Amino acid sequence: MSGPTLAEQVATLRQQGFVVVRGFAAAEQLQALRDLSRRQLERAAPPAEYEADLRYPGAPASRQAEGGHTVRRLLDAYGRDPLYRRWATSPAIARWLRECFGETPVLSTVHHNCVMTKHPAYGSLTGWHQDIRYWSFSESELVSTWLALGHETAGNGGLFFIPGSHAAAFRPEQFDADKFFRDDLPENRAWIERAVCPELEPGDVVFFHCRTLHAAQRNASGQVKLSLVHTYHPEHVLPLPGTRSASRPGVPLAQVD
Ligand SMILES: O=C(O)CCC(=O)C(=O)O
Repeated sequence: MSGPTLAEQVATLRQQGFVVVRGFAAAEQLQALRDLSRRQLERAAPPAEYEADLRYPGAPASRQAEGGHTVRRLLDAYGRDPLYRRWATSPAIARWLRECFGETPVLSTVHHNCVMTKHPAYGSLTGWHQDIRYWSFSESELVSTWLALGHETAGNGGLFFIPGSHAAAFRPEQFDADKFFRDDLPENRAWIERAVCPELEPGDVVFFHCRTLHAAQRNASGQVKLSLVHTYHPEHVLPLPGTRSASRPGVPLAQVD
């Protein structure tokens, strides 16, 4: 039996703020991306962001502390290797996002654009947040792709999403000073109770809106979790001049039929 059509997948994203597309990456490409990511992680190939830099709960206190060299993100996937470039600009992603945006999708080389890791030791948890919080664009209409390079579950730090949160008009007071959605407010708790953690198989992709609230726990398994993450915007949505979002040119994805 075939799964949902592309139009149905996009409708789900619009309605709940995220959609899981099963088996999106071909087995051969997935294997190549996984092998490459493991090699790059093994030698902490720069540029990398370390858990100690972010200091989220569970992270080492500094790069000098025990576990201080735990990588959180291998940055600039697009510039790192042609394999990552081919994935981020692949015809399948271009077709999906063109259906979603109704126009040419543009890859941001500033935001996400990384291999996201989660280590069993020293890998931190991430509180509830909307990705748009630190991004600056003419409209909040960006979509990210999260490719699972291995299995992802709540137990190894898989993402939790709150359905419908992308369409909510939250007040600034519902967020803390670092723009995390406060979990101590009863009105926020009502949202958080609706959260779901879709289990991902290797090759599944989650498409999610930049206003969708999401969070992740620590990795309680024995193995590092790896995911490849990119962000795209429609071509009429522009990074605001002078902001970090405009600090590097985006990559328009060619038309594919
Ligand atoms: O893997 C995690 O802890 C969550 C990552 C995430 O949501 C982010 O970096 O925006």
